[in-house]
Amino acid sequence: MTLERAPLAPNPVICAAFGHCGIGIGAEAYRWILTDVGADPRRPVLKGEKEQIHVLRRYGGTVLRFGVPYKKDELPLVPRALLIDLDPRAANLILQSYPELFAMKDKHALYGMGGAARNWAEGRSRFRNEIETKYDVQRRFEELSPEPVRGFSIPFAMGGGTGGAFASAFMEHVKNTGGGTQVIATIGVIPEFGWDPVILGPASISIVMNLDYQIKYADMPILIDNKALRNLAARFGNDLSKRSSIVDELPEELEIGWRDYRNMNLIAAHMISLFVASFTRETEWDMSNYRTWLASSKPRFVYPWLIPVVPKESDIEGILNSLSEARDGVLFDFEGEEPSRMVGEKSSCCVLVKARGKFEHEHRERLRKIIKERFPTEDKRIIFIRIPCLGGEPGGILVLMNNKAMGSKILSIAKEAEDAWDGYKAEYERWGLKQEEFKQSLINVVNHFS
Ligand SMILES: Nc1nc2c(ncn2[C@@H]2O[C@H](COP(=O)(O)OP(=O)(O)OP(=O)(O)O)[C@@H](O)[C@H]2O)c(=O)[nH]1
Ligand SMILES: [Mg+2]
Repeated sequence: MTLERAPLAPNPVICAAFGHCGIGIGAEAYRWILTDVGADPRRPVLKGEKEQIHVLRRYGGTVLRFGVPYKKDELPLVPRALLIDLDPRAANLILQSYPELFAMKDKHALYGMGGAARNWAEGRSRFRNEIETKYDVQRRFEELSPEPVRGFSIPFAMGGGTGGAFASAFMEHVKNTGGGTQVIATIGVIPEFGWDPVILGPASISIVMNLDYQIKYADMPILIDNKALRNLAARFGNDLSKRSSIVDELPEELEIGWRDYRNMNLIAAHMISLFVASFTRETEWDMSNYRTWLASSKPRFVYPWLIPVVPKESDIEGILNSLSEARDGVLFDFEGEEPSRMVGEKSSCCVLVKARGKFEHEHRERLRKIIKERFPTEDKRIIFIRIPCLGGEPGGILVLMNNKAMGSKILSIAKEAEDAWDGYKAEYERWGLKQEEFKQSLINVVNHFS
């Protein structure tokens, strides 16, 4: 085989999706990635060598692997995805509705004993007892990725019982077994209190514990919140209803929780597709660059700004115009804190630009100016990453930033957790989360965001 025709070496990244929220968003993100490039998400296949090279340029085999050929020249694409929960229903629904996408069947799923954990401590304990010791987790990775795994992207709800506790224990597992070379990106979804079905006290305790685990183990922790997603989903409801979603393909007769989150999860999926494209398509930018980028940042948590929220155009002029038409959106709600007031704070900014054609000096300067107006950042702390935009797919810009303004929302949640602790202490301690450990995590989180 000549060098020119050799497929790119894969640099596999596994999506480990946890709990109802994580599985819904993870599956929607795969669907988005495939529809972007014109593949059929119900049965994505490569036909013939020309198409193989074409598609390989887009994915590099990073987030998809090849399945067992259907026919001589029909090669299925299979997500490198692991769906993990105590309750098997969410993952089962996805596997049953997409049998040819999740072609490795139950190898894509890990379940506990059913029934959701009531608290974070129970979730962590049950991950250790029902997942880590019962399954050979390492074997699962090898099945999804016979090549050495580069990293993980991990979507989950920060305020639920199972998803966050499982994701936390999983990150610890990876860092203790992976030799320290694997990169972890988390996509943590903060609930909207007063709207989402979560109880303030325990959910706040979960969030504090999850944040502390992300401080310790995540190289690229992304935070989004349901308040911002819900507002954007309402604002862009028309455009989003024209996109297709996993929700549209699930059996209509079933009561499905994801229906309420259809448009919110599409927005999260769009964000993840741009994030993933930065290391699947760009040869200069590797997933591990995110670790280096954030290594000394505080907070090391980033929030995304999506331009536009629903993609239409692929040329940079059109994409930049979506800003003047207010078709962009920040996926994080600062609860009244004004990021633009944080002048002088050392925030950093990573701008992923997926657009067709040239990205001229003038475009860069225009974008830089707009970013700085809204989120004061020093020029030297802004980096631009170009992502190729291929075929007829739409482009977009994803700005990833950390800014001290995130602290105000987080600190008020930490306060709720602190106040709630005494009332729940006995229940948490019974499952192995001692008061000292909780208090230490609380201190770590408060210090990190103060
Ligand atoms: N954006 C979004 N939020 C969700 C989704 N599903 C649940 N949530 C929110 O996530 C939080 C609860 O997390 P779940 O993922 O349902 O919980 P879990 O991780 O399965 O844990 P259990 O509570 O033990 O079942 C609540 O704030 C929900 O409103 C989803 O598909 N999308
Ligand atoms: Mg659940």
